[in-house]
Amino acid sequence: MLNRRDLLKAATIGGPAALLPWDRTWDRAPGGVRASSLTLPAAPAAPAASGPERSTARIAPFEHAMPLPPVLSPASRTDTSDLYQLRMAETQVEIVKGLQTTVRTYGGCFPGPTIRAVMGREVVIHQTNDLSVHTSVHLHGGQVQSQYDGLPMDLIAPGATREYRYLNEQVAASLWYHDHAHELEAENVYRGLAGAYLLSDPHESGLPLPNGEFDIPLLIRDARIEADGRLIYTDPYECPHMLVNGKERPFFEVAARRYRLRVFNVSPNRHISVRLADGTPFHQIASDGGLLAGPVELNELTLAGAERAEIVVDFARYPVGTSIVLENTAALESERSEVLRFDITRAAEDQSRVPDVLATLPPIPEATVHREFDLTTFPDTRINGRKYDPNRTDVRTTLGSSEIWTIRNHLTRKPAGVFHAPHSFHTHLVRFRVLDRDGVPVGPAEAGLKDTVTIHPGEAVRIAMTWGAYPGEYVYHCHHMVHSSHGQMGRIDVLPAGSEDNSSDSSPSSGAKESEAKESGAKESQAKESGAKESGARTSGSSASGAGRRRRRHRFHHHARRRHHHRGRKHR
Ligand SMILES: [Cu+2]
Repeated sequence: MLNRRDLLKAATIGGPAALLPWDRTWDRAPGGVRASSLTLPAAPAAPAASGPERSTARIAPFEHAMPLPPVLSPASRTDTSDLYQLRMAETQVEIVKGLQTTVRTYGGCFPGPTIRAVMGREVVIHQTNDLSVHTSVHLHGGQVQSQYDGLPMDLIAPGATREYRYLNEQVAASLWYHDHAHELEAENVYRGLAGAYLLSDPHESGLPLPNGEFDIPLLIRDARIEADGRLIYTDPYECPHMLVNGKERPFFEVAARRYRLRVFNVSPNRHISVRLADGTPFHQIASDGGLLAGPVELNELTLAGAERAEIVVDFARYPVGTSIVLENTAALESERSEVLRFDITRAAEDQSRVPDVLATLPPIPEATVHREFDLTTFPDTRINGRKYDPNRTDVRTTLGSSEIWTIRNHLTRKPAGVFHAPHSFHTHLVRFRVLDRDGVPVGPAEAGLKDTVTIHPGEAVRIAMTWGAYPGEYVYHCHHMVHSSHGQMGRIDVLPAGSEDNSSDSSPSSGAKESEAKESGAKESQAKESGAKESGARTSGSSASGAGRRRRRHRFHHHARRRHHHRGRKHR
């Protein structure tokens, strides 16, 4: 495990070589739009981060009451779905007391409004982009059909609207929606494009956990605010402001009873490790993808960027009239450690409790396919040596395929004087299970449904998943968003069930090193090393059924059409 100093380093990109990605991202890119082979329209220049004359806004904790992001109301409802309208636009907000800061928002809110969804009931969101940059909206942790997944190239051009449909065919979980535009996601999220999406289901709603006003999302992230109020997009070790629900180090008045706190790390590139300052333990009840099998007692919670955990804290331990600070033990030495202060202001009745059994986790599937992913940082952030290319399929699989992925962080483990950092690995579409770290099985807090996992320097982490529930194009990537913006991402195509055959079309592709499991009796299959575009292969392969083939053709032609539109800058 990493000690505190490692986490401090983890929180930064530090080291001269590692500065390169940031440097290229913010310094030479007007409006954050970088030159790329995909040539997006340039946007108006953002205020440049200028070096020496920068002056950070003062950091004075506990001047703001912590707001709760408003829960978005549907514009209309049907028997089976709720329709929401959201407009992405810049607005000014007060993050640091007395300063106005321009941010990018969903619906004028920083962070975005909370969307509450129920399993089995569809959520439809019409997202209108009134920003000057391209956007794409991804529901993180959502099992979403490909065309609504918010892929990097499924962009919403400035002025355009796009519809997203979420079927919510998955168990209760604290999901979040955030920007995923090709090469722009890190800056778009940093500037505010993130919000909570809280999915419930009848089982979870029936548990005696704290609910209603005692069920609170905490969206935690870092930022750098200048003395004049400007939000500067820069390296996390230059981001001393720590925001909860959009305010710098707020206070929150609570009753002396249990609360369910949904902790989101929405920092684009920073680990956090939070604890109550007096070390009081709390119970973790859920991870990224939903409830744990049972509660896990902790006194410190570490989250990589994009990870979530739900905890139950019992403030009845504290006398009314006292306060307790939530602190970040992974704060840099130059930073304040306080994140949030809970003020216990009143007594309250409390019928809630934390049951010993929270959920029955699905069995971990027997894998028939193994793949390996090497995450590298130098000379740039890559997966298996490759930069993300939306036109290259890196992994091809089929619906229902159960797989084990071994993910390695190629940085050397703690060599003196050499920078090292963790990566955080995220897959779209599925929730996976973390099996082990360097062969050691993970503990109960990490053994539930996950969609993001930290890979420490030098470490190999194995995860297991079954590909479902929809065929189509998806991505997997490092969720240090600066890394993904720099191409530490791969494309996975999930083919319809019944597409398995021995033709080259469905053989493993080049991005992942794959081998068929010995126990399956299948022959060892070597990854193709050709970097050939697979666009031809997509439509020419044989499949077990004509219907499957037709569906696949249709889908890939659909994608090709969309790409054409992106390039023509006409996509809506
Ligand atoms: Cu990374």
